[in-house]
Amino acid sequence: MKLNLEQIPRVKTLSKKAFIRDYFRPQKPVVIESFIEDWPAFHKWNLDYIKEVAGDKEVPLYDDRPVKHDEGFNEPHARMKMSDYVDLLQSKPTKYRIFLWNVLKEVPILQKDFKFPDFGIRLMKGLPMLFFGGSDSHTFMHYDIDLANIFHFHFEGKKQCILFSQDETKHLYKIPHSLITREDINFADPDLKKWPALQHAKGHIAHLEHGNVLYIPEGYWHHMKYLTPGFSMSLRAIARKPKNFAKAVYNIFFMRHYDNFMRRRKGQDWIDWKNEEAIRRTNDLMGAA
Ligand SMILES: O=C(O)CCC(=O)C(=O)O
Ligand SMILES: [Fe+2]
Repeated sequence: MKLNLEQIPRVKTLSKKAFIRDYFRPQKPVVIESFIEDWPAFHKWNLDYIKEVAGDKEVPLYDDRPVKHDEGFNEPHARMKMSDYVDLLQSKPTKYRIFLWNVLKEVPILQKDFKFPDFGIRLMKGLPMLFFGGSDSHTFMHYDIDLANIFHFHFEGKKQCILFSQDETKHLYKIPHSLITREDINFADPDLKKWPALQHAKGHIAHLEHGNVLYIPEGYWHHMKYLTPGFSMSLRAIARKPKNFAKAVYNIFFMRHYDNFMRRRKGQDWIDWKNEEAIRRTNDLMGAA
């Protein structure tokens, strides 16, 4: 049995008005296939170009090892020169990813290659982050700490994105006091006998290619699997729904500090308890349904 995933609609282009009416207001995801063809990035950005302009930078890398108590929130697992990392991506499958790297700050020349598009909502104007991955790498299923609306632009290669709205959280084995689900669920091919609540979850799926942009509504869970080596840039707009905005404030000002505090105080027992609690809570909700 498979996850219940609906294909995300794809459009070639989209007017501001249609975007707001058909996707932003109803909070539905969409892929716009040809939206950035007038950006220099559309023609220039690929792994070879990044190696050329950012090759000598040292980058933080993450793999898919489970969270441990002695690692802080989002602490990298390795570091490498960007040129070595691009060589690695191009030579063999790797689990190493770059997650939230402020390359545009470190390599300002790249800032000329894109613009903040007018989708009819105000985008956060801070420098956007870039994400890289090799074939075989994936992010955990997570949502962002600020529950933002995300515009995810993809460059080079193919990527699979699976999304769930916040309403589906009850079926997803969410880890308490964190932004992820159980890390041992393989969302690309989940074992539904082991994780029966997932049968009730209704999600969305899309495959992105060079130049596509995926609109991810606010607070949506996302799981990205790099099918071939590539990279993406995310632009963001603040969460508007009061419930999501309140959760963002709670996460930023309370949740992450509390979690770090408990890791220091209780160590691995805290992580183990959270992992067990994820199953217990999801099973309870399933029983109550
Ligand atoms: O594509 C990735 O590697 C992660 C993207 C992501 O999590 C985000 O844009 O918030
Ligand atoms: Fe994210």
